[in-house]
Amino acid sequence: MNAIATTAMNRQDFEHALRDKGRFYHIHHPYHKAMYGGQCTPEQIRGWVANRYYYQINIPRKDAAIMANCPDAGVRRMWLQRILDHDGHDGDEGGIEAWLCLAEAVGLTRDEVIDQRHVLPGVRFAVDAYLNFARRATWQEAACSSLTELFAPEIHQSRLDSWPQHYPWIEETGYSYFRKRLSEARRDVEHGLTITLDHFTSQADQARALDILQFKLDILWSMLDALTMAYMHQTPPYHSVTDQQVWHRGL
Ligand code: AHQ
Repeated sequence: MNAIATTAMNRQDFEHALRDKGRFYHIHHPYHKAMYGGQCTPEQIRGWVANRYYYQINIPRKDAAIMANCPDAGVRRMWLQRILDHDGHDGDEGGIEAWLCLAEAVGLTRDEVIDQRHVLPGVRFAVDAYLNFARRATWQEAACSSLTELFAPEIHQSRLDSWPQHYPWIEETGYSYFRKRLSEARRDVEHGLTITLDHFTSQADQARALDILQFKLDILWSMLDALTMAYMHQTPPYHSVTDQQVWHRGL
């Protein structure tokens, strides 16, 4: 039986509690472990890249929603960098373009990724839940939900360390996105963690912050569950009634 906390954690213990959620990060999901271990087919890698595109294009919209809810110009000025990192700015094509380079490097066409034909309902619902949470939550709560990036540098590095040897058919040009995020994620998390540690100070607030982080961990895990059904078990939605991709493409 978990002891029910009655008093707030100090700043150090609260940060430790947030970092301890790393146990549930999707680096531990069997789909990710199969990719890391070299057990994935090209189709399973391509399915992951095409589906994660939907997550990538929604990150700047999520960040814009946070900015729209935030009255503090200093916070907005720092948060703006996240949008530029993905949408690009003078001299940097941006992360979404880098993701399309990854798509081409794994043998997808830009068009079939951009038109979202491969995006599974479960992936779409999970990503939409993240965007809609950022729209309706306070900006501090939405900032807290980005803290899964506490664990992101490790996952990007793991791909850079393992994919080239396991998947020599993937063109090296595709790896720029993962490299780019190593430094961007570390910078983003500094800011997101400060906002979270500063804002969530009571016991109830800290419990809510941990639940918000678990919500985002659930989003990342659920995306890989949908991919597992479709690309590992060959049981995509409606597989029992048709071999066609009949699911909706976003309303
Ligand atoms: O490429 C990723 C990215 O740009 C972001 C932004 C951040 C957020 O605001 O929620 N989270 C995130 C993540 C990215 N990549 C994921 C991956 O596994 O490649 C990890 C993901 C995250 O940890 O939240």
